Amino acid sequence: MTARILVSDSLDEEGLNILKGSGLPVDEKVDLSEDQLCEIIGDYDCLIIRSGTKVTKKVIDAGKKLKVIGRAGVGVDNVDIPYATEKGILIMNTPAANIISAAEHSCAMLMSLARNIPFAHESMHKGEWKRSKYTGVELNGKVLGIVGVGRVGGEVAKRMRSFNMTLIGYDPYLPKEVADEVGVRLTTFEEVIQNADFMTIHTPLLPETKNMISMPQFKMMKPCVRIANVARGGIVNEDDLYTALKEKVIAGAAFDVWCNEPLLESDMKLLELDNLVTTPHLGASTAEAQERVAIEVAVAAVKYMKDGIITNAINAPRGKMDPETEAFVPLAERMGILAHQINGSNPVDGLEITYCGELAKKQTKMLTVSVVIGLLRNIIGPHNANIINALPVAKQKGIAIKESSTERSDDYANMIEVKVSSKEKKTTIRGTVFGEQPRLVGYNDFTFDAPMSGDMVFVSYKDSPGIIGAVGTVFGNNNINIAQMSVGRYNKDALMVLTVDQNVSAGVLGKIAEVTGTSDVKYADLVND
Ligand code: 9EZ
Repeated sequence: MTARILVSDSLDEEGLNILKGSGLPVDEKVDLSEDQLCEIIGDYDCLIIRSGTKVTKKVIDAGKKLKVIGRAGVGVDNVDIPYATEKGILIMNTPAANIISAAEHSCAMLMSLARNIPFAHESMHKGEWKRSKYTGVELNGKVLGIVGVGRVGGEVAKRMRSFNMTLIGYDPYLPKEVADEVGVRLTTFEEVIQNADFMTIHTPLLPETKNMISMPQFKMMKPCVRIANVARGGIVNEDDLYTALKEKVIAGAAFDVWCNEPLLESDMKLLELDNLVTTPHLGASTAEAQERVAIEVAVAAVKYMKDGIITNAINAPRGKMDPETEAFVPLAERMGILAHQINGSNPVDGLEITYCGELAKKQTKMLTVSVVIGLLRNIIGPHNANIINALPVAKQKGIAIKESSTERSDDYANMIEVKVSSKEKKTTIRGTVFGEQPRLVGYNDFTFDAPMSGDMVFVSYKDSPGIIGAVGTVFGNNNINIAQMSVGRYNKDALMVLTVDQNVSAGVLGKIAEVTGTSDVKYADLVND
């Protein structure tokens, strides 16, 4: 079955061509209602959107095959990200494609504000010829305060420097050397607010940035300050902005982004202000940016569907893997499967994963994710756990994941140790890879060597002669073939680890418990090679 792609918002031709060129079937169906989308989404593996399509819980539930949502653009407010993540759907966007367009629009907003261009334009269209009313101010020699000196803020800085402005900026995450490169003197937020003649905002909208400019900040500013926001609605408090502009606490503002987009009836008073320049979220609306976002999202989506390679993900764990580490993925996943099954019906509440030996020096994030995928296989279903949802679902289920590493690795070059805990107890399993085969080499105090695949039975007993034979007889009597057996011994205790050719009923496990005089018989169904 080939993967199918649905494009549900209009997408630049160049992006469509890449999608179609992949050889995967592509359908374009724009302006669908939620119900119409729900009706057809079940046929598709990939959904490509811009900001128009609302990907709600209902849409996600109807998207039975959906594996990836590609947003041509940056903002993903129109996608229920937590729910899509829980369902293991990868969400991609195109964070780099809009930078220049956003920066240029910010400059344009500052300059139209400085010279009253939108107001003068409107006045002329009313048949007026008012010159003194629209006298502006120069940028030359003025202080531009940049809040958020990231990629967009940096491009704005480079451009506004050419107007002979003095650039100061606030960014808690930017190293001084990078600020030096774009000619911005980094300082405190307060100093930016107090000294700027012009301000431009380039932060994401986060709890720490929401309403970061409100009435107390407006009151600290120079009355002549003019502020542009082409970043996100909500960073500036809109009620306070209205008051500050209305009462001339500040001179002017130019906003491209809003709390409600489109504006609500209750926002319309903002449009009556004679010192607010407005655009309807046009920061990324250029021919070049739209072509770039379409190409970027199409390339990323095709790469994921054809080769499973994740780029530009907003909800996937970060971590690269070298080929040597990749060989440990099947082991890691099987250790997770086993970690769940050896706990029987006791819910697992924690995993402590230790990477031993040479693995200690590697990037092991994806191995941890693989252990958790294995753990969740028999909790949320064998095909429902993946790299997108494994860690968030584990967290939601109250399973604490701890990672550590050590150069120590017993007798093996590499080893993964998983301590699995539930209310009842803690169990440790250890595994390694020989050739390409995952091997189980330890269980609590026992050391042995067993292939880690298929149907496994663990029998813990007091070491004494005849037990192995008795267990063999039970399997034989039940017509179950033993493929492999290893024994680990520790003091007077022993652990028998068997691989058998079929699954084993509770009845047979009970019989084994009876003949060995133990209550500790476990069965685990690992994936087959
Ligand atoms: C910048 C920021 C916050 C900020 C926060 C994050 C990338 N970035 N930038 C300036 N996550 C406050 C002021």
